[in-house]
Order: sequence, then C-alpha cells, then structure tokens
Amino acid sequence: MVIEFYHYGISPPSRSVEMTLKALGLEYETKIVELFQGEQKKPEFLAINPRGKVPALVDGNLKLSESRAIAAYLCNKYAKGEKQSLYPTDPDKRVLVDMYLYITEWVFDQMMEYMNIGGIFMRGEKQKDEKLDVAKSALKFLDDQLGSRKYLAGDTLTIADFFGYTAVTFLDCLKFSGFGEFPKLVLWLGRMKALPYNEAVNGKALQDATAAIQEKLNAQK
Ligand SMILES: N[C@@H](CCC(=O)N[C@@H](CS)C(=O)NCC(=O)O)C(=O)O
Repeated sequence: MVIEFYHYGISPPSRSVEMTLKALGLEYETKIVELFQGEQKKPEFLAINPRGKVPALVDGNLKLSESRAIAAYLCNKYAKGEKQSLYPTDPDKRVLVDMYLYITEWVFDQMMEYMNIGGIFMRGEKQKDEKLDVAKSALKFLDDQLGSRKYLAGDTLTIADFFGYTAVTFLDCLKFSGFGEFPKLVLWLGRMKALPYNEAVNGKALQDATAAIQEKLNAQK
C-alpha cells in the first residue's frame, strides 16, 4: 500500500517531511490539504490528524502527525544502508540529531514570531519588524553551532537539517536580505540548496508562498 502524504506547500514542516520522503527514495501519494479553505478542519482530515494540522501521513494502519515524529518514523522503518545516516541508530549520534530536531522547532518559532504569517493572512497585518532581532538571534545561534561542521549534527546530512532549512528559508518569503551576517549559515544553506530534491520540494512551494505573502503585504500599502 502506498504511503499517503498530507501536505500543503507553504508549510515548512510539511516540506521537511517531503524532503525526508525524497531523501529515502520512497514512493508516496501527495494529498494536498487546502489550509486557506479550511480543509484541515473537515471531518475527513480530522480522522487522520485530530489536531487539524499538516503534515500528516498514512502508512497502512498508521495515521501519523507531528512532522518530526513522521520523519523519524520514516527513517526508522525504511532507511537502509547509507541512508540510515539520516537518522543514525547509534545512540551517541542519534541524540545529536534529536537535539537539533528540538532546536529547529525553536528556530521555526523564532521565525514565525517575526514573520507574523497568521497576522498577514488573516488580519491584514505586516511582519513584526520589532521582532527581527528574535529571528536573527536564531540565525546567529545556528551560525555559531555550525562552526566548521558541514551540517547541524556533524559532517553528515540528517533529518534535522531539513527542519532547520525549511524554517530558515521561510524568511525568503519576506525577501529577507540579512543572511550575509551569518557566513557559516550561508555555506550550510548552499549545501542544502544543492541537494538533488531541494528544488522539487521547496522551489515552487517557496515561490508560491512568497507571491501569496507579498500580495497580502502590497495590498496594505
Ligand atoms: N508541530 C506540528 C505543527 C504543524 C503546523 O503547525 N502546521 C500548520 C502549517 S505550518 C497548519 O497545519 N496550520 C493550520 C491550522 O492550524 O489550522 C508539526 O511539526 O507537524
């Protein structure tokens, strides 16, 4: 039975799960949940995720939500050989990935505090410029943590990188131009952009998100 992936392109956690699906080379069927039409609160979707949020995933009898749990599950169940490094089985390595899975949730929250996506879409507001420092403090934290490492949890790509990447690049929707202050972060972003599935997962999705957000912001000028 094929994996069903409940997705909405603008959603960074959804795209992190999709990066995991692609990195593992899994087949899946995408089911778009139109968030702005409220499809996530309809009974059909609530039967899959009672919290009414994307992403969600159905694999056989399992109905899964929470993006980080889904990405970890996919690796636990399907990663073979070299792909196991995406979520290593060695406890000493895995704990570093888990650590960054939690940290990237905080990073995402910091981005959202500044970006004010709900306010832009629902209440005709703008991003919260007074919170730019909040977003930048998370970028600085990642820049410091990366140091001379290639990826967040070491020199090997892991699922934690997917979550960090989609959180940080969400800033592109506001045409954020301050990445230059964080040179190690820029190098890491370059590595992530070069992944063979990056464009398929994030390219058009980020462009569409940018267009939708900019349209809302321009309408307020
Ligand atoms: N902690 C959850 C967060 C999921 C989440 O907040 N999804 C948002 C999109 S990014 C959503 O579905 N929002 C619609 C709603 O809350 O009605 C995860 O990582 O999966």
